Amino acid sequence: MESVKDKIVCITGASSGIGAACAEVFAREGSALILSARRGERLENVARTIRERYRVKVHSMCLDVTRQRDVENVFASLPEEWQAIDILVNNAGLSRGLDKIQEGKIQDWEEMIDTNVKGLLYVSRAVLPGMVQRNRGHVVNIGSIAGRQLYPGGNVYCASKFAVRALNQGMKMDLLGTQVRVSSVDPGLVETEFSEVRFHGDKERAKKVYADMRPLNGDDVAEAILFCATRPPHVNILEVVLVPTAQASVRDVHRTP
Ligand code: NDP
Ligand code: 8X3
Repeated sequence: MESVKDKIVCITGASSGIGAACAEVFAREGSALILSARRGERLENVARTIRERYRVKVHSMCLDVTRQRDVENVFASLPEEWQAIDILVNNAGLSRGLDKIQEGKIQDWEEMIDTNVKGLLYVSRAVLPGMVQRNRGHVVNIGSIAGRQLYPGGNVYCASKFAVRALNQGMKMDLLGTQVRVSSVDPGLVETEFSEVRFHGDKERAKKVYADMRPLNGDDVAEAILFCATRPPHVNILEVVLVPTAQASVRDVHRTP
């Protein structure tokens, strides 16, 4: 097992859910963290809690991954001690709506594609050259079982996660010959703010997604990410698919009212 102590771990979308759980899990292991998200106050709360609880170094930065110039500038102007990122967790992402494609809202589509696909690309483009130059590093892309199977109304969200899976494979091929590793961690239902965001703040509707079953939580996913990151340098976990025991596929969920 390879230690992640003192490694620099950069997590996008660290203000809630899986990203915040990753911050906690890597801090527990002694990593130094670069945390980013759009909501500055939420991000600061996560950063403060982690500094107090784990006494690790945390650099937090407000960043909207859809803004290419900002992404480029923020990574180019990282203080020197933070530049050599060892592990990048491409986690920032969202779903918007569950409309049939013929009724879909263009704005929702743009937001999903801009964040889940283009945002992931912008951040990777900013971080990967340094990893290649150092011949060291690991990119963990957060995909989804929605990147492997469709469900009604999933259309554009699923397409964006299919794209993440393709990009994960593409990254691995393009980085072949370097020591930079690439993994995709693809969860099923995880109870986070994900569904609340999907349903534009409708908490009741969001709650129903996880009703009468035990979903994964952010920690379950973060531990899978840590597993990928702690394999010996010659081992590259390419894909991890994890679902709740009560879920067999995107459409098969066992609920016990
Ligand atoms: P949350 O809504 O709890 O967290 C999403 C995170 O992404 C937030 O920190 C949010 O921060 C950030 N984010 C969203 N848009 C942007 C942006 N434009 N720029 C920067 N950060 C952004 O949901 P999850 O934790 O569940 O989602 C994390 C990832 O996991 C996503 O990629 C999602 O697709 C994936 N996933 C989730 C599953 C689930 O069932 N929950 C299952 C499979 C995959 P802020 O709003 O502050 O910017
Ligand atoms: C999130 C999982 O099935 O709600 O990626 O789309 S699902």
